[in-house]
Amino acid sequence: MADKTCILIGAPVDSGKRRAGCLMGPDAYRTAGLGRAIMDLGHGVEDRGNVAPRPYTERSDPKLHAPEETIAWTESLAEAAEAGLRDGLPIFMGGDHALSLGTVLGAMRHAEAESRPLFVLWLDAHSDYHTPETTDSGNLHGTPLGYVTARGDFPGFPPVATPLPQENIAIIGLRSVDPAERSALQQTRIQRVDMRDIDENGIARPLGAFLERVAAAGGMLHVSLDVDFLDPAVAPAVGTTVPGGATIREAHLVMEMLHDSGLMTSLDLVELNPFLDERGRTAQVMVDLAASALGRRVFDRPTRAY
Ligand code: HAR
Ligand code: MN
Ligand code: MN
Ligand code: MN
Repeated sequence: MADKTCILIGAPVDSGKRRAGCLMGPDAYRTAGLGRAIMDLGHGVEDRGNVAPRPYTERSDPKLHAPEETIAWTESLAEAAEAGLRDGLPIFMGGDHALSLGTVLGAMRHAEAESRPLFVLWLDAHSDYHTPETTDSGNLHGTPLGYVTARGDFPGFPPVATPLPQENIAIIGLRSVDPAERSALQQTRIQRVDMRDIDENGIARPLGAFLERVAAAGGMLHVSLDVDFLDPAVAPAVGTTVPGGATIREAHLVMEMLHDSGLMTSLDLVELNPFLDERGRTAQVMVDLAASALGRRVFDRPTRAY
């Protein structure tokens, strides 16, 4: 994957839940040196600045938080993702996980245009498999996998022309799944890897099995890295911390395996809330993980006290 141009795209989406702060994410990644870290690995870097939602008027919805704003973001980000994938390897600097309604949709459109299957790796404590009907919180950051698989109705959102096949999805890091998500997931072929599986069998085996399937299918691979995949002890800057998450070592191994596979074609960095960070340490961890996914070796990693 040498000398691929990485396209940094700021996605300051904050509409996917009620607690504000993810809108500061893109600038935290810039401050933590994401572009420089990638350049130091020999890749081209182009920072396209921040995407804006297309104009919208919010309405009050009995259930959903900020639906119109999220719809507006979905449309803009799908376009930005399609354009970014045409020109290089887009890295979406979030923003909360609602941004993935748009980035995955754009990746699906791009893959369809290329006549290649799209695969999605979801690194997250949560399954984000709700629909507007099943969500209890009304927070749309909990719905992107429900949307792209066309599991339910998403009124007002761009239609999902060809749903993402369930067997093209792997979710790794699970430890907070709502009952409605669990019963729906149990009837799918989505590959699910929870923290117990990781504790018992390690993280490399299930990831390797998934990557083999992507390679065998000649697929494109969108990776969505939620800060809460990590244990809150090492990544505190997220509104939805869940104890018992991935360690720094597990997370870096995932990223290094992604690099070695050469399969990753786009990447989301989501849910960083710099307002909750401690001297930028979570932003720094996320930058280091992105660098590992782009070829930094463990012995080249700068010494840092996380
Ligand atoms: N399942 C819960 C809900 O729907 C929590 C979702 C939290 N999602 C994220 N991204 N933080 O994974 O409200
Ligand atoms: Mn998430
Ligand atoms: Mn999460
Ligand atoms: Mn819920």
